[in-house]
Formats: sequence, C-alpha cells, structure tokens
Amino acid sequence: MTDPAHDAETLRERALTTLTTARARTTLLTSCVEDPDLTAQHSPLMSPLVWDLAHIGNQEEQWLLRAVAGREAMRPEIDGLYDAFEHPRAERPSLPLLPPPEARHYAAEVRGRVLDLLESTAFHGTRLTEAGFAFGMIAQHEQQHDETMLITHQLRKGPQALHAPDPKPAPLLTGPSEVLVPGGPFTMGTSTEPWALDNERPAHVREVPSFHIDTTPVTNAAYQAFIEDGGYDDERWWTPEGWAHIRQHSIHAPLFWRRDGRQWLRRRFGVTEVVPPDEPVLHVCWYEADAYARWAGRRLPTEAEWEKAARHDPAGDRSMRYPWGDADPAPEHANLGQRHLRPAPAGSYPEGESPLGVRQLIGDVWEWTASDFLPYPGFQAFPYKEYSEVFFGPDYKVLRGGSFAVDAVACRGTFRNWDHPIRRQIFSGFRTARSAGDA
Ligand code: AVJ
Ligand code: FE
Repeated sequence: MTDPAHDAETLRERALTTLTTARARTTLLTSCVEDPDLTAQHSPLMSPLVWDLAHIGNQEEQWLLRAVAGREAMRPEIDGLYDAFEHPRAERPSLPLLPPPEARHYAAEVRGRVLDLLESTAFHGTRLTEAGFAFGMIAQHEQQHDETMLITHQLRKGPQALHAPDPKPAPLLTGPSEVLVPGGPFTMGTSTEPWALDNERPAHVREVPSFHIDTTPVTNAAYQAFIEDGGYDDERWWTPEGWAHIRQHSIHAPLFWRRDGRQWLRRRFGVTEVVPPDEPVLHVCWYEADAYARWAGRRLPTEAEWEKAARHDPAGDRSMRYPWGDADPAPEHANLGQRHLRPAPAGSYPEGESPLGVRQLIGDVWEWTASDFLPYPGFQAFPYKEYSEVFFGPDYKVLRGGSFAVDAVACRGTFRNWDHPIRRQIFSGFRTARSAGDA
C-alpha cells in the first residue's frame, strides 16, 4: 500500500529536520555565554557545557559514523573523556577536555559527515537503520543534552543570557479538578513507534483499576498552601528517607525559591521574580511530590496510571501516541522545545487535552510518578545497555510527559525518564491521583 521510496524520503527529511533543529538549539546554548562560562562547572551536579557539546558530537560519531557506516574513529584518544560512565560529572572539569573552539569544530565535522551519510543510507536492513532509528536516537540524544544544558544555565549564577516569550495566559478552567479513568486493561509501551527507545518497548497489556487523576499539574499556589500549612515540618507526610533528606539538607521550599516577607521569590535564568501562583510547581524532588500528595490526602499516580491517562482512548478502546491523538506535537498541543523558558499556567493547551479532559500531560513539567524505573516484560537492551538497563531498579523513580525544555522528538506518550528521588535541579513537577473508591 505505502510506497517505500516515498517513505524513505519522508524519513530522511524527518531525520534531517530533527538533527538540524537539535543543532540549532545546541549552538544557541553554547554561544549565548562567553567561553569561560562553557568550561566552568556551574554545579557539581552538572558537566561543563563544553563537555556536553563534545559528548553530543562523540555519541553522533560513535553511532552514526562508526556503528552505522563502519568508519574509523576520527579521534580515538577522546572517546574516554566523553564516556559518561568513565567520569562522573563532578570530575569532568578537571579532564583535558577539548576547548570550546575545538569542541565546536569536532561536533561540526561529525555533523558534516553525518549529513553526507544521510543521503546514502537505506532505512532498512539492520535494526539500527530500520526506519532511520539511529538518526532518531541521535537527534533525541542531542535534545536530551539540550535540556541538560538548559538545567546548567538555570544553575549558573550571573546575568540573564537566554530570552524567550512567555506562554499565553491560560483559558479559564471551568471543569472538575480531577477526572475518573475507568478501570480495565490498556496497552502500555509500544512495539510500533519507530524511534521509541528500548525502555518503551514492547507494547503489553496492563490491568489498571479505576482511579482519579488531577486535571492539571499541581500549581505553585497549591504547593504554597502545603508550605504555609507547615508541610515541611510535619513528619507525617514524608517517607522516612524523604524526612531524613529534607532535615539533613534544610530543605523548606522548591529549589531556587526564597521567602521575601509574605511572598515567595524565585530565581529563573538569571532573573528574580515573584513565584507565579497559577504555574505548575517546578524543581521539586520525588520526596517533596510524594509528601505533598499525602498531605492532600492523595498519592502520586503509578507510571501505568499516568500512561493510561495520557494514551487510553475509551471511545476507540486503544492506546494513542499522545493525549490528543496520533498527530505529532504542534505548538497548540503542548509547551515543548524551549519555545518558552517556563511552564504555561495550569489549564493551558485545551487542544492538547486527553479524551477524558486531562491537560498538560505532555510538556510544561516532567511529572514524578510513584513507580521505580523497571523494564517492561520482554525488554531487550538496544542498542546499548548503558542507555536504560544499567539504571533499572529501586534507585530511580520514573518521570513522565516531558517539560518545556525538551523537544518533541524526545517526548511521547510512551517516553520514560528517570532520576534519583532527591533530584530537583531537573524541570520536575507532578500531579496527584487517588484510587476510585477512596473518598
Ligand atoms: C534519560 C535523561 C536520564 O540525561 O542521563 C543522555 C539521557 N542518556 N545521554 C540522562 C541520556 C545518555 C538520560 N536521561
Ligand atoms: Fe549522553
């Protein structure tokens, strides 16, 4: 039915567009500050920006030029420097990294060869080339690091270097604050999405009992009510690990927040502003999200609940690619891709809502779920164990849905992110849920 030549051209164009979009963002994030700010370490949690830049180029070289095209290493001596497992982030500034001009040159050199390769690659034959997977994987990898670099920019002290228009005010939300997702089986994960990564596979059926889930992410105003009610001083709301953690580190509010008399201020990309009440709360760790939910008489959704809320179409009784259907994300659906440098107010993006009326599942803030990062039944590591497999287990919690900082190519209804439950420099927020039947 479909014309394979046409399909190949469509894939080639999609690969070219997504790689080019990613590089434009990388270039901006690594040129909006002076070179000393690229080699400095702005937080022990993060790499110097110039590490991300050369690592992006090095992964692209390894997977596209070497694995797909069978070429020799361009600079074999640098591979170790840019291997994330050889050197923890805190150590990276003391490595003999390529200086900014060389890092730029290397990444550009790799990209030039990749664009030539793209012209001649057949999009079938091996699992790596099937439907252009390796090109899509590398575009996603670069966009993931563009989000990482934006986190580094947020942690950086100093004046504003990045600018973007604010999202529009939200339309008035008149509906209920939670929706009921009816119980029953649904298909979680995917076996058909061509650029889905290994941990999203394979598609499998899950039984999910009825539950209620918040219509929007939890807002700053709602979170402030938890703070004002003494939430951070009341052990009842916290897991033992969470309580120990916030005591030990004197955590009393989301990261980047500061109290100023009766109001809260926050620093955002070099600018201090009053915390906007109607925006989804950002920069909370899993322990804070979990404690808020308990305080509210609720809980975090499980990962399966989150995905069912985001993908299940009760009318068609099937799983869709996104809450709004199967169409790729467009600006009216979701706040993605660093178009804005903040989440949009709760209730935004009515065109992106799910059939049951849940909003902002995709974009705005990564949403903590109750679940540990575990493989799906039938999981197979591909193309390398260090993408997902080495992280499976109880040390990492799953986040879903993507933030304003991640591009659409690295965000889907099935996409899984994960981090330690103490992390809050990431663009993380949450929404809450409750089992149906619980009052
Ligand atoms: C999926 C966001 C947890 O940044 O550690 C980048 C993505 N993997 N390079 C990370 C990733 C390898 C990964 N996360
Ligand atoms: Fe990486």
